[in-house]
Amino acid sequence: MAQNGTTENGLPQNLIPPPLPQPCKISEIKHTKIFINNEWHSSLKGKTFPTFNPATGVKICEIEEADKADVDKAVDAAKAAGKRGSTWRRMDVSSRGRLLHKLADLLERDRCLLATMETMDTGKPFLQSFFVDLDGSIKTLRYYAGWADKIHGKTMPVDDNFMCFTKHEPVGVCGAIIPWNFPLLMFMWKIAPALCCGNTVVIKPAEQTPLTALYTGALIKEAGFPPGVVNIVPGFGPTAGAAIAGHMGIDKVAFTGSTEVGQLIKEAAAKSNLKRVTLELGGKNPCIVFADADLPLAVQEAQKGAFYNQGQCCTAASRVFVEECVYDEFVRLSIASAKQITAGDPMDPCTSHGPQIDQQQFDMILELVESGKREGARLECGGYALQDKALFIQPAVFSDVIDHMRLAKEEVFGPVQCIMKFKNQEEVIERANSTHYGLAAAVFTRSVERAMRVSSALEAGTVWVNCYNALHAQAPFGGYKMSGNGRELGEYALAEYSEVKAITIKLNDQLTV
Ligand code: NAD
Ligand code: NW8
Repeated sequence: MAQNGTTENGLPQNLIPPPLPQPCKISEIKHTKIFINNEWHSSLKGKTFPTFNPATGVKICEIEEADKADVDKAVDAAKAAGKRGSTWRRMDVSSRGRLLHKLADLLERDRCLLATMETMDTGKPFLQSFFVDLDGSIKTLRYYAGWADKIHGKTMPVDDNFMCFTKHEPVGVCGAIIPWNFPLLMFMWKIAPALCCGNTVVIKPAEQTPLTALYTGALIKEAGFPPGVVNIVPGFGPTAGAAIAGHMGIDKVAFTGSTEVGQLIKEAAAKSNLKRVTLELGGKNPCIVFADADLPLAVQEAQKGAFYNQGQCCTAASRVFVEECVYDEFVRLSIASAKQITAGDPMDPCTSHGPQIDQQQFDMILELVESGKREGARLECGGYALQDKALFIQPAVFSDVIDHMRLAKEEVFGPVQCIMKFKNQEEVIERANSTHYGLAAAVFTRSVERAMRVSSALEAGTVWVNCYNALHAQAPFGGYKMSGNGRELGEYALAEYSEVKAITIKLNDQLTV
């Protein structure tokens, strides 16, 4: 202590940064089975599948594999848990909120373990798991916990002889199918609004990343949710996933993943029982940088947008449009900054860039990088594999990307930034919108006028101004056009998990009362 109240480096004591969280030691994965009725079940067919650590290629453990028959069992449990007169349906609505808060408390208690497990299974840097995925998961739970006792209908004045009002009721059994890029966060985006509206859930984690979902099963039981309210069926898409999408006993399905599979889900829903469908699909998200922007800020945010989570985000900033007169400077700064990124062991708190999720994604990304070179874009840096065996790719910056190239049209889902040049506002809006996708977009400018005009003109469910990936539990998130149907998060998501019932009561003639 140098002086009273200050430390060696002169900082007041209350400004000493807290020590960084450290990954836990996980010696054994305890929860590897199918979670139905708050109990752990083996696969009915007796099958298992492995899950790997993408940073090392080492197998973590075997998971019981759910198939159609296991999904049937889970749906039966979910149906029974949500039927008229059940504990869950009779529970007072504030208690539903209390259970969601309790689950959030347990995530806080086990935050380090969950963040470590998420990093083992996805390869994302530990500090990102800890501060982004866990923070978002906890906030999502608490946000919807608060809604549980605030979901109400309306009274409609009709005429004197009727009383007419609405009630918001649960849809019933909600199926959910989620991807591997944010396994725990997507799990919460699905279950939190579903449960706060009183539904029951059958959820399938991605086959690459089942661990944190299954661990959460144990926490759901510990929190005190009645058996059958949440059921977790780890397995593959064409088997367990397809069984959910086409199930006659599931009333709604929420899917996050690729556009192709989204189309299959909607088709299966249509052909079975016309279950409600919400979809969060991909994007080819434009990030527009005007000459009047704070350029270093735009460079930094656009880069985070492109490379965050190893580029494996549906919101990835994969088309950066830069105004002509600052283009060269923007490219120069982006290259310098991208070269600073060093991929490494995701468990190391210093690492900001980890491996891709699996060999298939890794190969697809490198193939798209090759296509960019072939089609005449300029690979300024990165875009190559970092080690022989693992799945690390050095972040790539391409300049001189033209709209017709594959790089400018296809979702890469990897650390590849494509920089394009534009001349004026009208032109860039037109180009930004000329895609079937419409998930997110960003605008960098110091002009409020321009920010307002351009954000209105962009065909995307989310527009960020002078920031990127700024997601909040309060704000709706979802796609225009082929990026999806419906909204997650915010008050808007409640509508996706409720049926509205209109009740109309004929009143006796006033004279007879
Ligand atoms: P995917 O769409 O195949 O997988 C997402 C989920 O759907 C997984 O749980 C999977 O098991 C399940 N699924 C797969 N086939 C299914 C089927 N026929 N019926 C029901 N469920 C099925 O995504 P992927 O193969 O993991 O990745 C491929 C591409 O998808 C990526 O390159 C990327 O472009 C995109 N993707 C998007 C997101 C996103 O957040 N929007 C996330 C992951 C992947
Ligand atoms: C829900 C989500 C968040 C949150 C913060 C920071 C960076 C990236 C993401 C993110 C509640 C509160 C906070 C992110 C998450 C999911 C996708 C893309 C980006 N989410 N975040 Cl698909």
